[in-house]
Amino acid sequence: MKHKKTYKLYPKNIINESDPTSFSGDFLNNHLHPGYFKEGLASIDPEVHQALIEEEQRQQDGIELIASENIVSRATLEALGKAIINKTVEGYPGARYYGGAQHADRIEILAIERAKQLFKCCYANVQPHSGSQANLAVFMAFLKPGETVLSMDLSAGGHLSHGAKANLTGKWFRIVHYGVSKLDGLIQMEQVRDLALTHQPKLIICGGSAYPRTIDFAGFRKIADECGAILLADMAHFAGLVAGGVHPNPLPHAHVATATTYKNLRGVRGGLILSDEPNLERKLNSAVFPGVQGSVILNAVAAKAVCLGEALRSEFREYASQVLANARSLAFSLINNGIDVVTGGTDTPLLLVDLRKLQLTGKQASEVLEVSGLICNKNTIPGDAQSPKITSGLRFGVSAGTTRGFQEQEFSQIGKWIAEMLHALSSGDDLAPLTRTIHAKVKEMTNAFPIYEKITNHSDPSL
Ligand code: DSN
Repeated sequence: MKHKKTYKLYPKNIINESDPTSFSGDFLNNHLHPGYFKEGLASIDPEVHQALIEEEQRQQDGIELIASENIVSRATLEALGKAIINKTVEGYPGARYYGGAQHADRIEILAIERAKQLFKCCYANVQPHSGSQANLAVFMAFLKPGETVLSMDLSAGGHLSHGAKANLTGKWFRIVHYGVSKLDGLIQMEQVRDLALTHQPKLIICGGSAYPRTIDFAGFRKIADECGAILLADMAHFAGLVAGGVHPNPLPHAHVATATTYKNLRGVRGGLILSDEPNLERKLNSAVFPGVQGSVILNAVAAKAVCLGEALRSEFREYASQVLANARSLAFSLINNGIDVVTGGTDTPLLLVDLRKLQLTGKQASEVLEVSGLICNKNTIPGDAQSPKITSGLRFGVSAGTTRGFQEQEFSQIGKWIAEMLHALSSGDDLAPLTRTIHAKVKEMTNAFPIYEKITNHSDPSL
């Protein structure tokens, strides 16, 4: 049978069922199975339910250091599970292509207005399904295929959707990349200017997925103006700090900014497009729909409204300050314990570790750290000789740990554990005893900072 052939592609330990397409519930002889409108996931689909419960437990037990992750509020989870997921709309509030959109309009307007208030700008589009979709819509709004874009190289901290060779943006546009200095890991504005004046890009992008320092947005705008380019600031990795008032806002320097609502904005997965230029509204809206997307994922828009509302509260400013303090505490601890941190620290929720001195790859280091409960990702570093699947670096983020309540002392301790593991791995020591010890201490720390208690106890049937 065809599905069995496909099934063999997955590692055996992922799925224990003999037939992954079989359901265990009884079916009536009609189009609905019993409990369709009434019963919860646990009784309707125990296999999926069990995997979701184990994922919750994994999140509770590990220390999440992946920079693009966070832990959403219960309110966000609830919004995601509401029946508005059934509604189809296209277009924008007040100008839809389908009827019955009054509540969808209300929700989307709330999300738009909150985004505008939070980022102090006059335009927001809350429909992009992801950060990459938001970036693609900006390409769609301002470029024709084959036109030139200047962006940061992926290995210097850029992003796939900024013109990486394997991405649609890299295949359909002419991409010129700037890098960072091999000496200090920082963007060299002279290099950006030289490349801009030589190649006359239509679009310049600053921001990315692994650049840990504050970007000179005003300097980028000056260069964009010199060559008549649009400036896009991708603030996916620091939007929460901007919202919390502890990082410079790229608007109004950038003509347009994109962000994701997860990571340090602490909300649902999805993208945003923002601008403080009133004349760009029509161009950007039509680039999202019908340019690169069709119907709106309305439960995601509702959850974006929730996350943006949460970010407008005073507690979020405290959270953002703590994220920054924690990121610096982790960087300081790693450096003090003999680990190289690219640029010597961070101004954002993320930091990059250079493993070359320890003669380790990001792949081996991240795998070993995961066994002890420290979850991070391998990442290329500036000038990396290794491929993106191996890498010479690790990327760490503190947004999720900060949400569960960790402060500087916890991140200082986490830095020590990481350093101990990396030194032991580099020296070829037997890792088993150290891994056991650190794993037990990680468990102690995570037990002291629980997440989603009630959800895990299944006291609420709506979740
Ligand atoms: N852009 C990817 C990252 O930075 O991890 C996913 O959000």
